[in-house]
Amino acid sequence: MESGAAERKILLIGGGGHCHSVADAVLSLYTQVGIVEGDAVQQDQAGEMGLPVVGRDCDLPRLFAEGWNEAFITVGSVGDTALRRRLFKKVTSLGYYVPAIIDPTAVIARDVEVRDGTFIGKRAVLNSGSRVGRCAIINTGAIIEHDCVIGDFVHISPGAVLCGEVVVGEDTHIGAGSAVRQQSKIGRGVIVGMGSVVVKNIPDNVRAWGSPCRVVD
Ligand code: JB2
Repeated sequence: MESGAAERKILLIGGGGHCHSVADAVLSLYTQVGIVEGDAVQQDQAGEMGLPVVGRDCDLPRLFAEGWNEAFITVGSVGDTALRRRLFKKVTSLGYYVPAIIDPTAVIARDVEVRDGTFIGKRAVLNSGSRVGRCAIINTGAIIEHDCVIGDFVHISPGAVLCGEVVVGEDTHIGAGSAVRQQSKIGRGVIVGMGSVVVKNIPDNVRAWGSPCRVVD
């Protein structure tokens, strides 16, 4: 952080692997960062990257009153988005501002729309006309080509490639290194296994995998 930069502080909700993935981008944008763990976590522990654990979910009202007014959901999701949804709803209902966090190395066309709570990771690319909903994860090195529409709570894993005009329904997970043909429509609540090659539309609430990608259950 440059000297003289404005004080800006944020809580990271969940202190595991996804938090570690997000932390470097957050530290380039914020001067003070604290981790909040689940109420069931028993002991204080060193947080990711040496960041302090400042409380549990039950402390969120007090932390807000103490001036922590921004929060970001740093529990990840691999298929099941229920916890991210619950925590996003909790912090927004308490009044926290939940920003989009965009790693400085990401490449984003000027007309791309990224909604609150979404993370764009290192060297991810989002090209013209694409839109990303709330609390999504566009992970390291993913490529979202032109005019894609990515729903709320979607996770596009590292290195996945969505060609132009792909639509991805909310809560869907696209596995690492997958490729999706242009103009494909992938439903909501879908899990696409890593390394898949999607050449046809995929309906809601199924798991699909392979090259070519087929519904498995
Ligand atoms: O209710 C909760 C809660 N439940 C678990 N509230 C809060 N505030 N935190 C909660 N947690 C915390 O989330 C756990 O105590 C732990 O610190 C963290 C989960 O860490 P874990 O590494 O198991 O999962 P993750 O979601 O952060 O990362 C996984 O998914 C990512 C997408 C990993 O597999 C990563 O490698 C992956 N990139």
